[in-house]
Amino acid sequence: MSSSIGQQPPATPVKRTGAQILWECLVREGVTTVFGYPGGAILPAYDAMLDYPIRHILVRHEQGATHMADGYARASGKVGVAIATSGPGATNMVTGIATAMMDSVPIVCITGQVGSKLIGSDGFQETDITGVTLPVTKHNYLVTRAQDLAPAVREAFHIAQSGRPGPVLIDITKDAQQSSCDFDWDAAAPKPHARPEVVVNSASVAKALELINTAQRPLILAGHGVILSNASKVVVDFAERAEIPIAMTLLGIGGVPASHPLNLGMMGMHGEAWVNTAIQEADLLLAFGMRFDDRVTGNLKTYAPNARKVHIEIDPAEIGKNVPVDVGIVGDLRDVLENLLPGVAPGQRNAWLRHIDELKGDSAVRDIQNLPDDGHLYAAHVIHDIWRATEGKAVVVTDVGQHQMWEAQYYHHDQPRSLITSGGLGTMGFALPAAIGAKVACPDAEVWVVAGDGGFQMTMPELATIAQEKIDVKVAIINNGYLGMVRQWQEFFYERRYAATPLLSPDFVKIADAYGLAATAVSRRPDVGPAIEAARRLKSTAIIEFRVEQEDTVYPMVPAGADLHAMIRRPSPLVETAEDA
Ligand SMILES: Cc1ncc(C[n+]2csc(CCOP(=O)(O)OP(=O)(O)O)c2C)c(N)n1
Repeated sequence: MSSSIGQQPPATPVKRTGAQILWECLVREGVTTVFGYPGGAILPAYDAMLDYPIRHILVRHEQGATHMADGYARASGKVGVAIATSGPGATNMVTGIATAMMDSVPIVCITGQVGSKLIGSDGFQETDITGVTLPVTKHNYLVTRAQDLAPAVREAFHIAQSGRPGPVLIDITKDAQQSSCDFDWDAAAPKPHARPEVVVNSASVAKALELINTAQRPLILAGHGVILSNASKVVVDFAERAEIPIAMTLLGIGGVPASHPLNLGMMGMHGEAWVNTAIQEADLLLAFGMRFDDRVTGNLKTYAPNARKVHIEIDPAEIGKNVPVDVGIVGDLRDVLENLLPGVAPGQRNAWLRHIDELKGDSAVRDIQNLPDDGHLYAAHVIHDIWRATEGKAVVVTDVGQHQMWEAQYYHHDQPRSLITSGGLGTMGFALPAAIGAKVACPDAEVWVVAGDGGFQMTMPELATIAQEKIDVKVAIINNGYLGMVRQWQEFFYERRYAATPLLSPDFVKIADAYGLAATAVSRRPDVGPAIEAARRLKSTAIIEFRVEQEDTVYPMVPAGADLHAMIRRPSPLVETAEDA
């Protein structure tokens, strides 16, 4: 074995196996950690890995590896890498790949494949994983020859990060890993694509500026693109200059500080009532790096009926896809806004801002005082107390369900990349593994998992990964004894017929104990703060099971497909109870 293995490759081509080339390229791409699970078809790569400066985190299920790579990427802005064997190893990755695809997260997934001569023969553990993942990857490769590996890896990293980010899969046959060829890093550089450069159309810019400068009731809709293009500062500059309030999508949260006076909070199905009302009353919507998801718009026929629309988005396919717009500008959000900003006239929009303030007075969502404090423990209390204790500075990774919406409502994020959540696919089981990835990417950050009793059980075995790798995350399990969000829909729309939503859980404290992890259970409000503080003091993972009110409801709610302003509000008797208390 050559002495230069694991070091920077020499300038002249050298002989390497495909497996070595894989790691040479990953190291050159700046990869230091991969999340994975071995098996026969990827064994040559695993064997070669030992000669490279790579931390391998052994997961307990390949779905976990993809969510860890995803959490790593969302927390750091770098590409996350997951690795698995062929067949079941590869298919176990599909949910995580689809999650990353829906939320535009740059991950590279590497899978072993049966030998190239066996392809198509239904060989042992053969699955056509490029076929399976075609609709849920930004791009994928089947590599059958060692000499094709370096160009594929280099291009995969380029594609994952460029434009609208997303997942790329590289499937490598066993013989491509085992055979040798010349390795030349420079020669493997991605070829410039024949895709035309995006040229911002000056007529569109002029039209957008005219709409912005003449609008009376404009609103910025800030999406994930604000974070992905590092546009937070220019969005705030833009909003302050023009005095335009900002509504956030779920994935946009953190892109504009929650504490900024122009930040109105979250829009959409469980958004603030005043935000949705403001959208319906606006005369101009400025959509910044968002995609008018149906959970954000409600009924498209009645969506923002009086508003002209300007959509700035890096993915041209998103413009006009769901909502027709007056002006569409394709480009990196930060570049486009920096371009627009000098033409934005200083705004005078007191009347509009005052009006929205009045709308706020009419809502019971955000005010913790309006939650009934009747001796019962509510999830919103828990999340509020985690926010207070961490001074809003933690990276919070949520699962999917009611707790996810309460987190978005009651944890106020001031930093980009501080809320990590599966928005587009809504993948239960995401939180625990994604938090492991986030902690590995940002070891100095305080990372909290907020998960429901249902979703937590989907990827709970990753507690073993935490124990083996000595990962320090704090875990809040919001245990309401139900698949809560589905139960809520059954309560509202299926006459409380709770089909398959009551949920038996194990004793989570004992489960944690079995993994050698610290844990406690809390069911009274006064015990919440001390439990959070005790968990924070620990230098290792701590799990708190919060036994909360079982039939609690996320308010407000726009029923799926309903008009955005037709929100189901918290029943007033509850508010009166709280006011009485
Ligand atoms: C993998 C997966 N399966 C099913 C669903 C549908 N679903 C959405 S929310 C939810 C309930 C979540 O329950 P739990 O994890 O206990 O959280 P809670 O809503 O109670 O906070 C379900 C089943 C999903 N989003 N993901």
